[in-house]
Amino acid sequence: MIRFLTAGESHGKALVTIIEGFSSNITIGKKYIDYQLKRRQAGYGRNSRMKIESDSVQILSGIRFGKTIGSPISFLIENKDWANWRDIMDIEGSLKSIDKITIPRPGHADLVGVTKYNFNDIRNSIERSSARETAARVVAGSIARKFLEEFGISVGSCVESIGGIYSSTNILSQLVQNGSSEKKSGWDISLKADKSSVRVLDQTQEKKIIDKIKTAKKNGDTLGGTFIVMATGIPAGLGSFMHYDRKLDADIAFHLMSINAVKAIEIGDGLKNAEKFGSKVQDEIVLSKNIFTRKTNYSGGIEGGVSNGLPIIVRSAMKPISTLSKPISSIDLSTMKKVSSRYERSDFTAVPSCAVIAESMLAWVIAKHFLAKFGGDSIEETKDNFNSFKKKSFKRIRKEFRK
Ligand code: EPS
Repeated sequence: MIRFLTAGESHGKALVTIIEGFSSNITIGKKYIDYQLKRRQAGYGRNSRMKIESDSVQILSGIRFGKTIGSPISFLIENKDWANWRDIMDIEGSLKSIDKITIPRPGHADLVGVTKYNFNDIRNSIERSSARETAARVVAGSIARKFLEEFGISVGSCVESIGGIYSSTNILSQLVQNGSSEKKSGWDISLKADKSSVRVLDQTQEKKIIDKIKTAKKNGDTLGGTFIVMATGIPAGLGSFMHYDRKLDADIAFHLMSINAVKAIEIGDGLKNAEKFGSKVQDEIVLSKNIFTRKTNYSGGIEGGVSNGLPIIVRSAMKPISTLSKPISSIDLSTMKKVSSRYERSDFTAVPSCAVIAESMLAWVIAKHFLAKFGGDSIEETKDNFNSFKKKSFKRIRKEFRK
């Protein structure tokens, strides 16, 4: 079973990732990870912090001569901004020498953090709850993604809407949703989306979104949005219906919901399906070249908590970032009086970045279920197991059911 841990505060010295459980002999290098980190930093609507940071990973262990060796893999990303925060984030200094933060931002983790951990400075809540931590997740996701590539599995994303501005065309129909064949790989979609400063596939929509972000900036406000994450080349059989915590859709929802400010997850056409007759939302089964597939993909590639071999399609919603420069009301914890909320440098929107982070989390959760099914301590062993399943699973069904 693979697992990862992250450590690090937003303005601390560095972020750290430790990964454990991957097969040996996966080819991976710094360049591949740095490229994914750069994708996470892009997007119109981020603040000046992104000009300070140019995330680049240091690989500390677990990789030798460009390949994993099965031992825990550890990574470090320096926070360049730490140089400007040394006094505030000092490991040994004292709170007396700095101005502590006493006004919680509504919607952020500020007040719940103070309540839960008995902090005397809201800064302690701000630092670890910051989405800066997601850079460390992209590192973990890069290893998962590289592993999945060995099996032809590709993960991608695009932004669907920001501030309620959608494309007038059905972007999903351009992608992989309708019909049993994959029109494009997940990564093809990402490459197309990466060309847009807000990661959308429609240029008219892009212009409208940028105008809306400019309005938000001018008004000291922020915007959220929706995005689609997908995985293609998925074999049938990942996940399980045997127990609630082995279901692939449940695990995907958990991993994506854990991303900062993500508030909703939908698998396939989950919400639309709920409004229709059952006969209109089931994906009819067809047999094509000794492979079971479906006429449509309303279920988003998962039936009964198990992948059915069609693209996995997940839609997520990110709420507008809680840090607003336009004041709203809060309570000053030092006086317990009503005050205007405090501003701390933040993004106006981070939906494009959020979609890239979601790719990492989706890659991670698929790699986890893939290794649970196919096992193997080396990539070669995993490949043998995978190829044998691919070759034999249809034949086995035919044999078992033959009259
Ligand atoms: C964030 C606030 C901003 C963002 C940060 C997430 O940081 P700062 O307070 O330093 O301006 O820039 O995102 C990142 C640093 C990053 O790398 O994505 C927050 O409050 O979540």
